[in-house]
Amino acid sequence: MTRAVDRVLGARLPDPPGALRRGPLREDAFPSPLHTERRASRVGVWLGAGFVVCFLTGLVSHLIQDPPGWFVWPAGPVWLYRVTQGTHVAVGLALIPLLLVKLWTVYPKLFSWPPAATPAKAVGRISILVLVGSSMFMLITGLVNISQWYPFGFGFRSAHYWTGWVAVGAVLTHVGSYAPQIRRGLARRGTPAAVAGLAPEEADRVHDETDAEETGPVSRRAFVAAAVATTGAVALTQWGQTVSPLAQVSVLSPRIPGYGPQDLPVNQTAEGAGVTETAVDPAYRLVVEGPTPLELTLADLQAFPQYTERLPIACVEGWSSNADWTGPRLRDVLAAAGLPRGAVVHVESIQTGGSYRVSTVSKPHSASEKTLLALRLNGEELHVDHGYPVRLIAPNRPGAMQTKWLGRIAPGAAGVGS
Ligand SMILES: Nc1nc2c(c(=O)[nH]1)N[C@H]1C(S)=C(S)[C@@H](COP(=O)(O)O)O[C@H]1N2
Ligand SMILES: [Mo]
Repeated sequence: MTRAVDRVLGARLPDPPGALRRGPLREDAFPSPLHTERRASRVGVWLGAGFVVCFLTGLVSHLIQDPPGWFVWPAGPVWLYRVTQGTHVAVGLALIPLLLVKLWTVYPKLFSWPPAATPAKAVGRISILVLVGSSMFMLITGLVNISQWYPFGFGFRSAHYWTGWVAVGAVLTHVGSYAPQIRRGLARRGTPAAVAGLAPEEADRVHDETDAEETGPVSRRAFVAAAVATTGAVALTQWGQTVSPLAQVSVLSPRIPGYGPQDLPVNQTAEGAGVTETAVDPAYRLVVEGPTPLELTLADLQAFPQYTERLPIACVEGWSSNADWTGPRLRDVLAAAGLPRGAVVHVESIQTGGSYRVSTVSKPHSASEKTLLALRLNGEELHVDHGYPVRLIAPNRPGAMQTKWLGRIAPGAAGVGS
């Protein structure tokens, strides 16, 4: 069976007519000596490492927002999500120039002649379409999302998540099917490993290739320096969204820490959420369902013991900023409604629509002494854009789950409402 498959895949395809060899299909159409296995493999290692980092941090973010039963995300350290998600976005952005560099090093292969010598090679080339397509999709949807532009008809998160699996599968397939080239590309030049297993003329080519790299119109050094500089600059300017000293150079960040009402950026304004009137209505009450149902006025909430915690808002879009939050502990309010410590609750906004109008708080966050129903921010009454009269703020939690303009808290099942 396998032998039959091998025979079919390995069969030589007929050569296409030579008359088609025009433009980029000509021999020597790509004179730069930088289109080599070495360049492609070395850029590929960085690209692969970046993809792994993005995949793992993305997986974590997805699990937190849609937790299966076995998954528990800790309430501390309070900055952990800030770091994982900031890394996800910064590395993802840095992969954009890196992917372009990689595509540049290998694109002459698109025009290699004949297009495929065997069916196996044809399959390999088609699988590259999946790889390039899914990587581009990941990077572009991510970039567009952090730029707060939501032009797609599909849900960003599920599309980005599922394509992530496709991309990782494609990367693994690619690494597997190009293992010999990668091994050669990464071996030190001229060493036996670099030419091991090669036919003599191939070995000569590898030697030539590595020697040629020193010359050419753009030197290898200039090429690597340019790639490192662009990639680094993109990461650095993105990190300004989180690391305030870098904010000065943060030309690519849509958010600047410390910029916004009460020195904190806003992701959705009261006006955007359609709550400008309901949020300041004197008839406002926070309803808490439970064995002892409560209807709390702002004054009632202020009558609970007040605590101040320094906690970040860490948006999934990569920006984050620390702030001092003051208000009653969620667990005290739940206890007043007769709910047990660590109960699972849905926290609902008075906002009538929108993806973030409700979130689920479960253990350990619902039991944490740091989880507050915040009434004050950086020493002042909460600004209406930050969730006046009351918002949720919990440690080590995605910004999207720090619900603003709370209207109702009700016990519920875990895993709903992200
Ligand atoms: N009701 C409601 N709460 C919300 C949102 C929203 O759109 N509606 N946006 C969330 C998102 S995505 C983030 S990052 C944080 C940002 O909080 P801030 O605007 O006070 O900085 O609020 C969260 N809470
Ligand atoms: Mo967010």
